[in-house]
Amino acid sequence: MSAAQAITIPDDLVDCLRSARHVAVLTGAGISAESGVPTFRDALSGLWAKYRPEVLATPEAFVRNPGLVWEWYTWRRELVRTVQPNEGHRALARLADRFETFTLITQNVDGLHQRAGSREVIELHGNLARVKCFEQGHIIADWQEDGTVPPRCPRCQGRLRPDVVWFGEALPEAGLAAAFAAASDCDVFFAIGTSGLVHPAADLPLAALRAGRPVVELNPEPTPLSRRCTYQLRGNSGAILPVLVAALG
Ligand code: BV8
Repeated sequence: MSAAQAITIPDDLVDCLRSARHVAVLTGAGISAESGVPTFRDALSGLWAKYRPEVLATPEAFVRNPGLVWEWYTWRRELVRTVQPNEGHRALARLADRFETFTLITQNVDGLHQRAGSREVIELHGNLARVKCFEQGHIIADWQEDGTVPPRCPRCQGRLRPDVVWFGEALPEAGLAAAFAAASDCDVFFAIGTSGLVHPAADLPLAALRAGRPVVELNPEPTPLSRRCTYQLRGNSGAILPVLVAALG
């Protein structure tokens, strides 16, 4: 029996989706795992094995060792360049066309949803492909790797950093407000591939539950959210999401 054949989507969830006007989805690192992008829960590999992401992804780490932090993001950026979106990303891009309103919210900074064809993506934690200067915040689309690590801002000569939200930094206000509005307005909320440990993103499914919306968790492992979810789809997003799209006919 193939993996897809073993997956069944509860009939009442399919019925709920068939009558849904607005579906909201929050994704985490798990949806990119099948593309070969290590999740935050995975132990970092190779050179980075001795570092913890929660420590490296901070302004303090950058101030302490800007070169190390810059190189970590260069390694991740180059890794993401070599991978492809997987069936889970592509299924979400197809799912968006099935509803009047579809809000895709991601904690990921890899840009794989957009490469899979998703158009409007709320990137709560920024995107690796963009950089800005640490001192003035100028967003820099193209920068010169001239051997200076980190490279300097062409506008103010400040040190360049990735345009991502580090621990201890505020999330983009507009994106966060839109995400919470979607959590309260949607007919169904999906939490896909997230351990639900990082706030305020982890509060989004709880906001949906508080608004009386059904929450579907898609994850091979249980999380702190699991016991409060309306539905739990246990498995890999790359296997389950195409089955879910097919079940909608
Ligand atoms: C802020 C970008 C305030 C950088 C990231 C309340 C309670 C407790 C703590 C806090 C709180 N409020 C704030 C905090 C502090 C902190 C926080 O949450 N700490 C945690 C660790 C306790 N939050 C912050 O600092 C946030 N900022 O609150 O600022 C503020 C306000 C005003 C002014 C100033 C300040 C900022 C948080 C954002 C940090 N940046 N990323 C970068 O990427 O380098 S977080 C980063 O880690 C990711 O973006 C992601 O959000 C998180 C990892 O979580 P997941 O995505 O869930 O991934 P994870 O690896 O954990 O889990 C993967 C899951 O996938 C697993 O469950 C696994 O089973 C599953 N899986 C595996 N394979 C598959 C799969 N699922 C499906 N299919 C598969 N095939």
